[in-house]
Amino acid sequence: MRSLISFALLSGAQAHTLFTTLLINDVSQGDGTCVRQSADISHSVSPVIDYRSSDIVCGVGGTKAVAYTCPAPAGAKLTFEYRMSPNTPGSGFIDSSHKGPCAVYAKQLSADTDSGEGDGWFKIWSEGYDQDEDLWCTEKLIKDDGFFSIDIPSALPAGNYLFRPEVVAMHNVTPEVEPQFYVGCAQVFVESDITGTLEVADEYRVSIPGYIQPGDGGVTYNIYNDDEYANPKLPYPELGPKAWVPEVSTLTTLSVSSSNEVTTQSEGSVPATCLLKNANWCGVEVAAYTDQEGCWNAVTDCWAQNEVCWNEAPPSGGSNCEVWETKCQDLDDQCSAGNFQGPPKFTLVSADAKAPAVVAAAMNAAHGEAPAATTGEASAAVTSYVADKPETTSSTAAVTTSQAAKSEPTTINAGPSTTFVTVYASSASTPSHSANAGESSSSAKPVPTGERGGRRHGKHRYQCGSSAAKK
Ligand SMILES: [Cu+2]
Repeated sequence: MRSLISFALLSGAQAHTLFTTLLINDVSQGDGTCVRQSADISHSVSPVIDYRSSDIVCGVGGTKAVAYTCPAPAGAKLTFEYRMSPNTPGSGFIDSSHKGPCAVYAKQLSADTDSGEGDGWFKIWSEGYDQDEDLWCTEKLIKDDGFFSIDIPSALPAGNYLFRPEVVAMHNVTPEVEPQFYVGCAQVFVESDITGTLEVADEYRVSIPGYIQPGDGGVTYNIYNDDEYANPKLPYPELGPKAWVPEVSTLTTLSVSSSNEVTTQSEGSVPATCLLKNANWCGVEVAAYTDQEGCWNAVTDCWAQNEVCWNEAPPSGGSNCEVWETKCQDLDDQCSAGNFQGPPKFTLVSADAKAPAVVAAAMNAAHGEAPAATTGEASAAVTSYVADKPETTSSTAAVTTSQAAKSEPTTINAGPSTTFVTVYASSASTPSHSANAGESSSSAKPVPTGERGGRRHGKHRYQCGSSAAKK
């Protein structure tokens, strides 16, 4: 409960963004599950400005692993859902003023709990400014409503990885102000019949932090193409290393199983005993009981689990902590009614959002496959959430994945108490940049890309985000 109230109130007032939810082959893994989100819950959508700090690895506090790692088949499609309002599914990608490049990095880990900080990263794919279409990568992704997809290179050997989406906003860059980085990490176990350690050649291998240096063309670039600051340098230079697509045939450190035996995940997955999960918390059944004392012990256990759920709830919220409370209340009611045989059967329906009916195609989709979601209408295929009838599950079933679609304001239970906070997802339709310290006034309008000369800006034009304000 603690800071959820403040985060909820703030989240609707900003037009920044956060990677909250991982989809694998178009299936949502649940809000926040296997995702390292910002640990600064009241500024969760604020960008990382200092690319020299460890926050640039996976966001604020992101060098700490989360409990769960999600399995993905070799070559799977990964989708990173960014949200302007982290606890509101489908709340949109980022304010349209935030123009810049995007990329996906990966790193093979020696264990699922590795921090990810340091050497061994490589870039799978990136896109900057498309001169033909006059579109920045961020503008292309806005059409996909926050869903940013890539295909995992099929040559990656089995094992634990971090996949790190990176979205960079260049709109406020001046000689004194650096870009805004919106980064997070997905913990994924790639299941494959290829095994070994990925040897990344020097020309592609980077350290994070360290992959960007002050003065790099990609961080000093003037997107407005005016002459007030550094000379415009079209095309936009690559930010960070060149992208790399590994090929098994060229990597002597890899071997392919002759019997097509696939190496699967052995640790870090969501436990089978999980009745319900919220991000990287899972609720397990209370101990069976046959008397009054056992009954009330079960109630105590249930609420204790609930408290942990709220304490661990990341920026993407605690909607399933709220669902878990319905089980605790039922147990409580049964004990009060003198039913001391239990636990009783109880249906838990996950409140996690399902994936959209159509998820944006992979930005790096191979030729001959479905067209990449980079050209207009096709990429706008993301529609509203599917409002299925909720599936039901008995108390002994595995994690539920059903959802009740939410288009109305989301009500967040701020804990086991009776306080409720209503969160409005208005930032999706009415981006605002006026609520933050350090923000420019509402009279500051983005200058159209390509406009030459003449426009004069304050030195800190369009600055936004508390981190930026410190600069
Ligand atoms: Cu911003």
